[in-house]
Amino acid sequence: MVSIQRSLINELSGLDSALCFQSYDDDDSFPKDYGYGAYNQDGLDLEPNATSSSETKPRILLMGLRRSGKSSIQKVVFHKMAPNETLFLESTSKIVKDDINNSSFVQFQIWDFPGQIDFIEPTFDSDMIFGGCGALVFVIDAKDDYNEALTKFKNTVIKAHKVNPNIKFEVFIHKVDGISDDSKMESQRDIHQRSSDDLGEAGLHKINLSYHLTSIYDHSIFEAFSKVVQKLIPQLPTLENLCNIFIQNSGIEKAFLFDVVSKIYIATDSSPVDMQTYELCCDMIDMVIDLSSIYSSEETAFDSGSASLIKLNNNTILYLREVNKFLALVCILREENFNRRGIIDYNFICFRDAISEVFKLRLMSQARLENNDQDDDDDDDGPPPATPSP
Ligand SMILES: Nc1nc2c(ncn2[C@@H]2O[C@H](COP(=O)(O)OP(=O)(O)OP(=O)(O)O)[C@@H](O)[C@H]2O)c(=O)[nH]1
Ligand SMILES: [Mg+2]
Repeated sequence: MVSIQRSLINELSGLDSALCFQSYDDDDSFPKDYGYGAYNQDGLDLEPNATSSSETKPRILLMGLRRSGKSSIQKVVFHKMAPNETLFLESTSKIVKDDINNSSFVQFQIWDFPGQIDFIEPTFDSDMIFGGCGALVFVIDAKDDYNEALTKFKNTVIKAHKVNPNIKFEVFIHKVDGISDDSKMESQRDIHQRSSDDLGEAGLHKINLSYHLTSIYDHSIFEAFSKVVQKLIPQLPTLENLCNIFIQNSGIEKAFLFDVVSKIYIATDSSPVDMQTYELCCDMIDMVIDLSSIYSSEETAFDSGSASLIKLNNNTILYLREVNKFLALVCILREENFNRRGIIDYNFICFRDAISEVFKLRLMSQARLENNDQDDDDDDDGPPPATPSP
């Protein structure tokens, strides 16, 4: 037992030797309104909003033809809109910018574009739009004829890549609900083949391009968005490593580090993600949030000492622990391994402390960057150098 604890401590201590093991009684709890907005990261002393302006946040662009489902995706994933309410969404007429600010790790802007936008025209400021872009999500309606979408996709990639070769391109083959698995695979294969041929012809062989099958009517859209967001988190390898160390030392099969508000997972261990497991974990978060809302008037209803445990009928356990206000760890494990709950809980505290160390480092480096920027600006504003008189 001791050796398991020790190995976790040793591995984590590579991060920062100053990890201290605390009791659970600090006052973190899920946000009462479960929405986005300004917040103060309790216990971390640094407020991310104070150090990062919206201009420095990575940007995710949502592009694609009209009615392909861009606004629906943004509303369902980040604003808790029920999927069938998207039927009443109006067509987007100008670029809609949305700040996603719910934790230090999950900070970006989403720009929802009107489908009819024509970026070939000179008024479209492609340097500004693609310049600060981290990922471009191109949505293709799989239920529709997608020839036109593929042409637009090709032109978009060529233009965007020219301005900013670091953009990650993500193709969402969307609205795949009600389509058989075979046809889904066929659409994906076809779209993949044709788009890579098109881009190959344009001389773009080595671009950063991924494909996802998505629908707002199931969890696939959350899963796909999780992958998009993860690529924009520079600390991802560290977070994944922490998840790996945690599960290996605790007899756990799989663990997801969730952003509670959006239910996207910002990291998981390196074992493959099974959609059903992910769905179960999402449902557990919903249940915990619903239950804590019922008791939210009581101070002690849900705090950082709280955990939630569900026994499934196949000898498996779902175990949720809050990491901080915005993050929760949801694990799945065999019932017999839960006999060692003491170890699991102990390792969890190490995990949580390590996460807060990563947060601190990130905030510090953000602050440093901002300061440098400010210094540069000050230099620019300074008096011009004196010119020697002849
Ligand atoms: N079946 C199905 N319908 C969807 C899905 N996602 C979006 N839709 C529907 O697609 C229609 C268009 O959705 P929007 O989100 O307005 O499309 P958009 O891409 O923002 O369109 P523009 O703003 O005109 O560019 C709506 O009726 C949605 O309900 C999906 O996953 N499955
Ligand atoms: Mg729209």
